[in-house]
Amino acid sequence: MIKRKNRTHANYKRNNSMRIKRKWQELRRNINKEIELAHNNYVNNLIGDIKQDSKPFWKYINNQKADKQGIPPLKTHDNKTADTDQQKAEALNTQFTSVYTETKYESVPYKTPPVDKMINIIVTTKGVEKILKNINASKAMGPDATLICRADQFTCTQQFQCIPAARKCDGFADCSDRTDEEGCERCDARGSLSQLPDSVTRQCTCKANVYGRSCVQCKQNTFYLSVNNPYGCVSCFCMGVSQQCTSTFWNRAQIGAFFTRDRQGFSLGDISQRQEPTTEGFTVNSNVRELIYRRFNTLPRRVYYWSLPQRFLGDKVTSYGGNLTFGIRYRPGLDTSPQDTAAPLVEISVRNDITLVYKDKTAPTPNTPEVYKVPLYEQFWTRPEGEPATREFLLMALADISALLIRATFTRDTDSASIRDVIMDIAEDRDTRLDRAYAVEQCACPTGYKGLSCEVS
Ligand SMILES: [Ca+2]
Repeated sequence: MIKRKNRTHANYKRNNSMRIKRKWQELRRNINKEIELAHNNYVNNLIGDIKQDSKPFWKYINNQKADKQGIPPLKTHDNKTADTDQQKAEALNTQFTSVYTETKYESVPYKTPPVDKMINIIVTTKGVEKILKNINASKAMGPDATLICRADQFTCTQQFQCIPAARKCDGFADCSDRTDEEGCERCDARGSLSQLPDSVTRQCTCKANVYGRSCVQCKQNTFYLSVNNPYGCVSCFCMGVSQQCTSTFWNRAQIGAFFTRDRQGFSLGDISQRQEPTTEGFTVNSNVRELIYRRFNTLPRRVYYWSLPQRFLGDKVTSYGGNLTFGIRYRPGLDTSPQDTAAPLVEISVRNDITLVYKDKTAPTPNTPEVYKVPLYEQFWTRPEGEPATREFLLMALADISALLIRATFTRDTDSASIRDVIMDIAEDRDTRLDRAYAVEQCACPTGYKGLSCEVS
């Protein structure tokens, strides 16, 4: 509308036509009317809102004030006129200073006048409620805007938010600033069976070999707190001749077999090893580093196992807590029905003394290379009759391994079976560029005993 008015006015200036002049005057009248109407509406709204919030009204009033120049020229005490800002400031300063007396600090009265003791302030719920209700929401934020949460609530620090007190330190962020989960005592994930401490005693529930309020300390004669250990820390075994041990300072190392040329000392046999092991008729696929056997039709129908060579046997206490990793593959023969599904995947034995077995829930898929990672921790092993293995049993077996067998056949008839990349974690007293073997014990052995677990005498 205003633009149209301006265009019309310009047009009138150019043409000097009375018709255009009248048109312009009419437009101008209409515009002024609209502006006045809008202004009246605005002021009416301000007055209407004044009870709820008087701020916009006073802002408007202050805007309407014509006088904004501040301090007028002043007459000083020596009858001069102060016109500039500096002169005015000096004049006011002189005036205000003159009303004070100078203090002599030497003669300040020392004795304090007797003042009545302040009486106790009584705060009642009703009184606080009354004050809270009367808080003016349109006032500027300040100390009076502090949020007061109920006694059964927690006050979030940075945001104005109350949450139920029970949600403080419950492991989940409930305040939008997460302050309800700050400074909370947590249970150590490695040593605790509970995530949060008991709400009354503040004590976490520790695993068997762990103690301390948040379960971070290994009990006496145990070492190496670990999340994977169901007992939290490992008990010192030391072949029963000592109880004192720590994590070894030795580092992880590996023994491996990769088939690029020959059978690397591997043979095939049945689990009882009564039968003479098969040491001939193997082939090697050097591309995939695989050892293959295809002549099962010349052997009695049994479950066959790969028998690992001497370097995987003997004293391997340092393999405790590590893994035995390998890849296997088989191709079934004519009869593809599964054979002896209860037979273990891996067996460790010490002559006829101790035998420990590792079972896997599912048999490997035929014709497919499958990689297994078998942890050398007692909770994954059992005795042949099914009782759980203890750490003592596993360490005694690892201290003197006479046979380490990995299952090769899974069906009644087998066309071919193969094995590849057999790796056993051990530990060595040198920089191997692998991690320290924390799970391996290093015992304080009595005279006459040697070895990390005093297994050499
Ligand atoms: Ca919480």
